Amino acid sequence: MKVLLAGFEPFGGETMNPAWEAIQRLPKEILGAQLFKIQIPVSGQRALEKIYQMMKEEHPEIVIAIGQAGGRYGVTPERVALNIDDYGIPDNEGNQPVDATIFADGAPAYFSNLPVKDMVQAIRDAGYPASLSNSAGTYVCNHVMFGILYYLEKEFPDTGGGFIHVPYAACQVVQKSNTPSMSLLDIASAIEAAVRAAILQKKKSL
Ligand code: PCA
Repeated sequence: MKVLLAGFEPFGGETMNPAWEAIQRLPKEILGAQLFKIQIPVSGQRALEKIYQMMKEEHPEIVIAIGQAGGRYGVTPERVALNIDDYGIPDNEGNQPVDATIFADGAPAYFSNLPVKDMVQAIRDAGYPASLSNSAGTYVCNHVMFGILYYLEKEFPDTGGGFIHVPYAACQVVQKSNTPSMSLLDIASAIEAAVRAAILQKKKSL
């Protein structure tokens, strides 16, 4: 089995993105499934192109993109992606779409087809804070999650896909007051637990 993990580069004035940093700290394999790790730009279109390319080349059974959601208290698998771009700040290429449809022939929204509640439970069982999120926002992360689920519906119906948001890493909040964070190693372990839950469910369905 192949699992594609895509983590974002830094954005919004940060010098690192805990999503990509954590992905790099994961092993090469989980439960015998091979992990493919790619860094993606904070540009909806370019990030999706990179993921779509990997999906066509490697045909992973599971695709999970991971991004930073500064201000969140735990690791949050996302339930749903909306067919809308409404960026509060420009992306890393300077684009800032407002009220823009992502794919005209896409659904208004797609639900993740990963076992999001099992993933939350698996993260908690591993000893880390987690909760199910019902909004991936309307910025680049939502765009990428929506795009993954759009491609799954159109071309890869047997593939599992979804998104996980992670909090700031501890080192990012040293100069920020009263801001929640987790250590990078803990974020990595939490992601590993979530990926494990997704693999277990996929194995049952094969
Ligand atoms: N988080 C942003 C985009 C990149 C990232 O890591 C978001 O939540 O949309």
